[in-house]
This record gives sequence, structure tokens and C-alpha cells, in this order.
Amino acid sequence: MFRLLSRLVLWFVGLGFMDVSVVFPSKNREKYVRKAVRTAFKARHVREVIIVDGGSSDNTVDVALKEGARVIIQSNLVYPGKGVAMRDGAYLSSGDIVVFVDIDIANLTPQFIEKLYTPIMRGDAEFVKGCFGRAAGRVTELVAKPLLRMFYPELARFKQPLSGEIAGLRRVFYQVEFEDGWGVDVGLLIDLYRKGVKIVEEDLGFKEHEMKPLHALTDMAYQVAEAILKRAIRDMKIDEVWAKKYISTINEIDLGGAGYA
Ligand SMILES: Nc1nc2c(ncn2[C@@H]2O[C@H](COP(=O)(O)OP(=O)(O)O)[C@@H](O)[C@H]2O)c(=O)[nH]1
Ligand SMILES: [Mg+2]
Repeated sequence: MFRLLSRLVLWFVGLGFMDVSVVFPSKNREKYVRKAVRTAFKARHVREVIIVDGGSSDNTVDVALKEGARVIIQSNLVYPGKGVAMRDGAYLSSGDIVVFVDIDIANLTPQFIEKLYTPIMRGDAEFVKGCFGRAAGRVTELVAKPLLRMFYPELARFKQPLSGEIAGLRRVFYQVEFEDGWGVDVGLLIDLYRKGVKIVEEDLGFKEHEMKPLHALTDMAYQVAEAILKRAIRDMKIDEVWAKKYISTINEIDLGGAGYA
């Protein structure tokens, strides 16, 4: 009875007083920014919309400002710097809840954003990982899921461990470190789980976004693997001396690739 009552109180407090910051990490996404910002402002409880720009050479920044978004220039303009952008967004936002959404979602709706934060407002979660209906990405299926199954089987149930659509109480993001690049999302998932943060996976329906060509996925897959293996070493699931030596060696190999931006 008491539990029920306290949940009810939490629910009302959450729905009444919590406000939301929406953060879009973004680089050269002029095509999506207008719709993304407008859509985010239409979601209930949204106090601010932040674009963290990774040094765009197109009109992403101008359009974002025109639409009333706060624009932050990524503090360290490395590429890929999605994680740097997310860290900046978390630290410079002011909402009780911070929602991160990739900007290149063609079918973004206000409900999509509301669905992400609702479990937090209801007191059911402190961190929400978005998932979606379409088949998961190639790096997700071929790299993240097998490695999570090996080293963090508790997290193997997540359908989209790499999704960039997440929400959390702002304070939970201050308990963990953000990887700079593509390892950020899986790193947050592992670290928040280890901190005992209450996590739910929320189905957001269908996500329509741009697919990278296969060759562009090598660096992404590398960084995702590295983020998981680094944590497996830290959590003493892999022999530290062997792994550090081996991983630092392979990291130094120059494959002559031009990268992908
Ligand atoms: N600020 C910033 N945003 C980035 C960077 N790299 C990617 N993004 C954004 O991060 C989100 C996800 O990137 P995307 O290329 O769509 O990755 P994918 O969906 O995994 O193929 C998008 O909103 C990008 O614009 C970067 O270096 N800096
Ligand atoms: Mg994308």
C-alpha cells in the first residue's frame, strides 16, 4: 500500500515538475536540423533544445539558431566526436531529464521523445535506452551483441545496445565517463548498469535514418569493440597485462584509411 502510494506521488511529482532538455549531437546535418528542433519543442515538458555541433561546414548552426535552439560548439573538435558532444550536452543542459536523439531520424515525432522520458517521469527508470523495430545495425549485431554476450551477459537482452536515443536523469550522467567517439553509447550502458542505475529499454517504433556504407563501419566497429573490451579489462574479465599490450599494439597499425565524415 505504502509502495503504491509513494509511486503515485512520484508519478505526479514527475509529471508536474520535471523538465526536459533535448540534445542533438550533430555534424553537417543541415537537412534534418529544422524538423528535429521543431519536433523536439513540440514534445511536452521540453524546456530547451540543444544542438551540439561538431564543426559543421554546412548551415546546421544557422538553421538551429533560427529555430530557437541553443547551439554549443563541441568542446574538442575531433571526429568522430559524438561522445564529446554528448558529454558537452549533458554538462551544459539544465533540465532534470536529458534526452539524447540522433538528428538524422527522418520520422521523428514529439511522441518519440515523450516515450523516451516517460518511464523516468513515472519513477520506473533513471535511464532509458531506446530501441526500434527495424533490424538492428550491422555493428550492433556483429560486434556489440557478441562482445556483450561474452563479457556482460546481463546486458545481452538489450535489442539496441548502440542506440543514440536515450534519456536519463541529468544527475546519472555525472556518475560516469563518456567515450569520445562511437563507443559512447555502449560505454554509458555498461557503466550505468554497473552503478546500479535503474534502466529500461523502451520501444520507440520504427526508426528511419541514413545507413553508412560498409567501409565506414570499420572505425565505428573498432571503437565499439574497444569501449567494451576496455571495460572488460577494468572489470577484471580479461587479463589486464595481456590485453593492454595487445590492444595498444593493434591500435597503432596504420591501415591507410581516409576515415569517414
Ligand atoms: N557533434 C557531433 N555530432 C556527431 C559527430 N559524429 C556524428 N554525430 C552525430 O551523431 C548522430 C549519430 O551519427 P550517425 O552518423 O547518424 O551514426 P549512425 O546512425 O550510427 O550511422 C547524428 O546526429 C550525427 O550528426 C561528431 O563528430 N560530432
Ligand atoms: Mg544515423
